[in-house]
Amino acid sequence: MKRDPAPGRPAAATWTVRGRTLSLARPLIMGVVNVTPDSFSDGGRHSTLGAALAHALRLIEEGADILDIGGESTRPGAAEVSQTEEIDRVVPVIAALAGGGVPLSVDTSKPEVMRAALAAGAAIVNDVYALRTPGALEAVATSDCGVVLMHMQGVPRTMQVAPHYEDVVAEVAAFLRERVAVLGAAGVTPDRVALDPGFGFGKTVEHNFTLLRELPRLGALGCPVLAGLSRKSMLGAVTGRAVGERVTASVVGAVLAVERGARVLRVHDVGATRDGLRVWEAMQGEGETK
Ligand code: 7PM
Repeated sequence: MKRDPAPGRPAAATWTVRGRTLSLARPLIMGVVNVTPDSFSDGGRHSTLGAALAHALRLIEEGADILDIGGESTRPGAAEVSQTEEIDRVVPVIAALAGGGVPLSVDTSKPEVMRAALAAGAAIVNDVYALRTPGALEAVATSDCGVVLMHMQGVPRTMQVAPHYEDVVAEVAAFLRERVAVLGAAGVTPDRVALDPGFGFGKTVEHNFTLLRELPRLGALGCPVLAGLSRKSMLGAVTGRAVGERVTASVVGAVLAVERGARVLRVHDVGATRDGLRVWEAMQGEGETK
């Protein structure tokens, strides 16, 4: 017997990225690959590339469905990275992994980085500025890539100083709805778009948990919802744990997001998240997640 999806849960959907239709019948895991010189090595090009590739391959082994490759930290107060430097970091990683069967996402806000990453084989642009940087919308519109539109209040350097909303869910939803309309007018159709509330980006702990609870209201906008809670300070706030000790909290957060309709999870701990999703999928039984 065919059952209706549970109330508040969207029916199985798809996400079209570069002509490829990703099924969201099961939630997808987007594994985070940071391509930044680490403080322990000499920070040379070669060691940075090698470390990023080794990490990417490990995430694929652990069950990543998508890899999100980023060359700039959006950490509050983090040093800005030039366009050239960001391209030099992410493009070799994308070029090496493209054609390997796992769709690649580039985590950037810079139009020239988007173009270079797409030319190297990236399938998705993940932009915490939701393509508001001049030229970003055009860079995406001249491709058939998928897009992640994330909400952020303010800018990374100061966004956590005093986040304020009258109604956080309504304001985040209105922003994302407006961005979907702007993209549509530029020729980027909604089947290419995933929406992200932007946990931790200009939000208090309470704002973040309200957004998690009310996530179905973002799903109602008609695009798949992507959630990025992995290791974030909202989890530290409720567990008292440091960033390196938030795996359990992250997996629980991911499963809660899926239960509230998220269909793509941006995570650092892919293997642990896979286990959590197996439990959630088993609960669904036969049918929409098989
Ligand atoms: C410091 C602060 C380091 C924040 C890293 C971060 C998201 C994202 C990031 C997200 C989407 C992190 C973040 N977070 N892209 N990029 N959604 N779409 O914790 O939540 O990884 S960077």
